[in-house]
Amino acid sequence: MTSSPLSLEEPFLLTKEGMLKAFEILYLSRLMDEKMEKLAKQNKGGAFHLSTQGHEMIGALAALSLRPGVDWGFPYYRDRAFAIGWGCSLSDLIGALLARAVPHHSGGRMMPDHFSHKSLRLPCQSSVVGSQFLQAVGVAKAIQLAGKDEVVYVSAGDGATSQGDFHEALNFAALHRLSVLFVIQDNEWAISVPSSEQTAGGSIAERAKGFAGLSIHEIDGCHYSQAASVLSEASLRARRGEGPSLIIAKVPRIGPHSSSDDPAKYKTEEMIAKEKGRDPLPRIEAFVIEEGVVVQEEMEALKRTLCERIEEAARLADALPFPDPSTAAARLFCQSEEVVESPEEERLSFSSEGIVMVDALNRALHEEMALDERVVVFGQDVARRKGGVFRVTHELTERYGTERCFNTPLAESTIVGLALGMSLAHGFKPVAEIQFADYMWTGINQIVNELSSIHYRSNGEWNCPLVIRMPCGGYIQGGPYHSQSVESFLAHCPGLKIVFPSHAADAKRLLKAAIRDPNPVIFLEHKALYRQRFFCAREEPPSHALLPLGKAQVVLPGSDVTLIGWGMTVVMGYEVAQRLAKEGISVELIDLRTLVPFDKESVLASVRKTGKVLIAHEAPLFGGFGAEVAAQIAEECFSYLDAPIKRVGAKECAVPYSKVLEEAVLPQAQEIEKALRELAQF
Ligand SMILES: Cc1ncc(C[n+]2csc(CCOP(=O)(O)OP(=O)(O)O)c2C)c(N)n1
Repeated sequence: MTSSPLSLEEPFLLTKEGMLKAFEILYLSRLMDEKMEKLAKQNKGGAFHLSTQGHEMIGALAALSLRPGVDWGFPYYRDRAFAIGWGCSLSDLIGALLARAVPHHSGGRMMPDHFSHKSLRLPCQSSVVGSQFLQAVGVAKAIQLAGKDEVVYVSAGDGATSQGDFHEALNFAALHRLSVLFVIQDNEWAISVPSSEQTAGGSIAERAKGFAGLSIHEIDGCHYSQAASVLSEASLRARRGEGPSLIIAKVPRIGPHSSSDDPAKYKTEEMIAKEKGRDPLPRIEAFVIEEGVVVQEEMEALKRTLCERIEEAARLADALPFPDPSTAAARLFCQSEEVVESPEEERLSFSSEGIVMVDALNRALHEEMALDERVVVFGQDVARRKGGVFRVTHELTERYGTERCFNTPLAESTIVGLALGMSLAHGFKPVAEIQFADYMWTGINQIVNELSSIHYRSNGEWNCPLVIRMPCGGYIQGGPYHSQSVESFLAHCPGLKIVFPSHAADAKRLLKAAIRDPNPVIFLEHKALYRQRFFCAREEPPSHALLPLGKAQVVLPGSDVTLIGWGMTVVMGYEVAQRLAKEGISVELIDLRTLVPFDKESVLASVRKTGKVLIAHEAPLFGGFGAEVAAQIAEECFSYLDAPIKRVGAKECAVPYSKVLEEAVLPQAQEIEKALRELAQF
């Protein structure tokens, strides 16, 4: 019987075939390193090189203990041996160093060794150390829900284990018994910082012992038999659904951190010599000969062949074209299917007896979950009878089960990283709740550095169909940490769609459209409007009704002044505009509804008509989204303006708790009215 990496009976790595394959990968990786070092010095497109030397054995053996294209890999930048062992083309890997238009690994958008390959199931890696852990856990959660026996591999250096995400990931993987192999390649340095300044107590394994259900192994990452048996065992344990493993593999880092680093500044000569003495390459070479896999002459012949393969790969890589600069900003968003709003829904009528926003959102979730079993909801307190602190997820667990609406630990990075990872595998569409927008900050790296750019960074290879819902806004005496308006921070981050409905009918239709969108959508829900009846309560739109993202609405047509708002300022503006109409001042009220994509055309059309504009938003004015709207109007409609563009917003401070202070800080209807009157007089 021939063994393969798929064999459950005899681990491939312990066969002669497996040993030879491992040697080949190690040797190829080492040769590639040496070649890359030279190419980087020649600067034929890219001069940044990260050496893998010393780390090769653990990466190669990990690749061979799993099933490329079936299992999933999140290898970090010093894990090129894994990428080679997983089947990435050698010329693609060298082409990435030369910043060429490689079909994978981002096509020149990311620095080298940031692996991405969709058919090999290697999601695009970022440069943020440690942020891959929770994404790997998310993929594993999707695998578990889809009932597959796939395994997720994630690697990182020892420095990365100081990140909170590492501990959050171990916690979630252990809680949910997920099929993840965490492999830490511990070279005892993070650039120039030694373990003694990194890890209290010195042992990553000791720190991880509190996570019940996590199988922990400390090994010599350059010892073939030890590494092979632990990896094979952990891989089988994961395939059997028995839970996650953490493998801490001690390895030397031979050479600098990167081509920009000089280890002589922080390592003594003795240290450097000692690390060289632990080199896994001579060890595996001696091992395969001792095991009788090949004799010396066969080894020499094999080395020559491998050397030719690297030279050929380098030639092919150098022949690759550079990326086309005209595509530099392309593939920011994944193409969405067209959403059409039916004309009869254009003006869903006010109805004080109608549905309020919180119930409309809940109905949208029920309808989408009933329609598509891949829609899953999670967050803090969202499950079971609690149904969310605002009740938006009411009765979802009861109706669709604990697998499709579940509570997460109190950790926002977990929530977003999990959503990101889940959205990559088996067609899942996570709808995650951040309990208050004010707490998105503890998950912000996963939103800004990871989620927003994964489609762009991977040159369109990967996309994240998910929604992150966040109750936001003030006027409820929530104080500085339950009142924030966060939209302008997020709008400054290319790759996120941002929705901000102002009433129940839009909220329902927009949330349904957001769930069906193939891109990450941040869905902002104003807490003070959840149960508001005047303006916000509406006739409930039918279940087929969707509203396209990026379409503003003229709430009230007018001819004297344009008032642009979103969320609460639309509600205030409506009341003010009606009052002014009685005095003969005609206000055209525009509700942006979606900030990204920004419906510039509707805004400009209105300003061309009225020649005067007020932008009102709840966030502080300085650096707010209103400044962006004003700039675009000034650039494109200057000649139509009869008055300066005006803005109303919060004062330049946090939102205080006391009602009298809160009222003084947040914009009020009277301020909007005053500004409109002033504009009308021009
Ligand atoms: C969050 C974050 N902080 C800082 C950096 C800059 N940086 C890149 S690699 C690195 C050291 C990582 O050390 P370790 O995790 O031990 O892996 P090694 O490079 O030793 O393999 C640092 C500080 C980064 N990429 N991400």
